[in-house]
Amino acid sequence: MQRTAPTSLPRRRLLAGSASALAAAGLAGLHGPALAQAPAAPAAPAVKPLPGYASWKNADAVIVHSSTTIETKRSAFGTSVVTPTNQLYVRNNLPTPAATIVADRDAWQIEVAGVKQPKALSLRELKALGLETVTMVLQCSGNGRGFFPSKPSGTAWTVGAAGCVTWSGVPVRDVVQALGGLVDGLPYMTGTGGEVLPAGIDPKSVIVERSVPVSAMQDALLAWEMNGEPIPLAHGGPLRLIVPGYTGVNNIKYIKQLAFTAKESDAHIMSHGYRITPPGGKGDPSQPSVQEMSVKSWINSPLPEDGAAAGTVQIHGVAFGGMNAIKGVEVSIDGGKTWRPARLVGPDMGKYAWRQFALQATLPKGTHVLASRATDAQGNVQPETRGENQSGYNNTSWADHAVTVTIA
Ligand SMILES: Nc1nc2c(c(=O)[nH]1)N[C@H]1C(S)=C(S)[C@@H](COP(=O)(O)O)O[C@H]1N2
Ligand SMILES: [Mo]
Repeated sequence: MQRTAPTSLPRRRLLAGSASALAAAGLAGLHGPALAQAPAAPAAPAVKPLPGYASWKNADAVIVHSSTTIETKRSAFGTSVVTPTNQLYVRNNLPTPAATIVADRDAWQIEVAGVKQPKALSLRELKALGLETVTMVLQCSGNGRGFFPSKPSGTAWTVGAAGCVTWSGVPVRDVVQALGGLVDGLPYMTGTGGEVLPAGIDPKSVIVERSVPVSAMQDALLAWEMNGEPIPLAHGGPLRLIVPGYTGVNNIKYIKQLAFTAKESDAHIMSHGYRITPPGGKGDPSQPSVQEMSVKSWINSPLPEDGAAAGTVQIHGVAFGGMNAIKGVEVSIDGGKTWRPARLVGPDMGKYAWRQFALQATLPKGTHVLASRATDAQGNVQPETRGENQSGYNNTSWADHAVTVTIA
């Protein structure tokens, strides 16, 4: 019973999504003016509209997979480090809360538990307790899933379920200190999302509630601002838990409770979801949870569709180390046979941010496989191959992220 509810809900949504995509494609085929004029032209792929809560996104910069999954196009990642909010990816496990929750932001309340003086605090009160800013990579655990030949269920993201974002808020440790300190010996920090849960199902089967090691508190924020603006509803406003270095799902949007706990949450999304499950297996609490990110990079230009001309190009992309700073990036123009050091470009915004890298190279006519391979400050090198797992998490393979460019 607890098993069927969580799977049947997303599956229903998936079916609805593909049905509407088919309908849209059918409509384009029947009534498209281009088709009437040029009967031989193939039907354009159906482009799904942006959902209402994200209607302000730059439609040209994103791929709308569904009303709850929106990916940044690889070609849209610029070179100036921070990802503009209007092209950052979106991933919601539940319907987005009503916009009324951002109507009076300062009135938003969060319960803090597992401290000596547990208390509900308003956002207005939080703003008085401390202030810090961090720039960090926000990346979905399933970014790169689209490269798994096993075609795991879930969105087939390639590189665009990630961005580099500047967040401002109060350090969690300042909130804890203001509430008398931690209750001793609680090993987890557990955040709970503020969505209104669908009626008639076990709340634990759908609630977005995640636990991370209490050590993650040191750099965590309760944030109300991103990229210089109040956090939009789509990205978790009015208040979001930011756990730098941890995959997207651990960064709880519209957070309504922050608890220091003796055990990990028993919500399905923690106990069975987001686990590194062997291929063919089922998620369970004994398997590693998807938490800390590790070293990864990819090239954003040139891309196959760019139509690059023979001659000099600036090969560029992004690299990040998850919990560690980036030490260096190498680029290959021969599919990984030989490597050259790339330059790190632009400001270093701290160890949790990504670095832009560039390599000037001469590409003659022909087909070239361009790859990048990053090394973090601890000496960890981005691996050639992905770690196979049932749900397609944590893909850092440089080979999967390589691009094949043909110059005519
Ligand atoms: N409350 C809540 N927080 C959440 C989610 C959610 O569905 N509800 N999705 C998580 C997942 S899986 C990811 S990848 C990130 C996505 O953040 P974004 O939509 O701001 O890009 O938020 C995480 N935090
Ligand atoms: Mo995610």
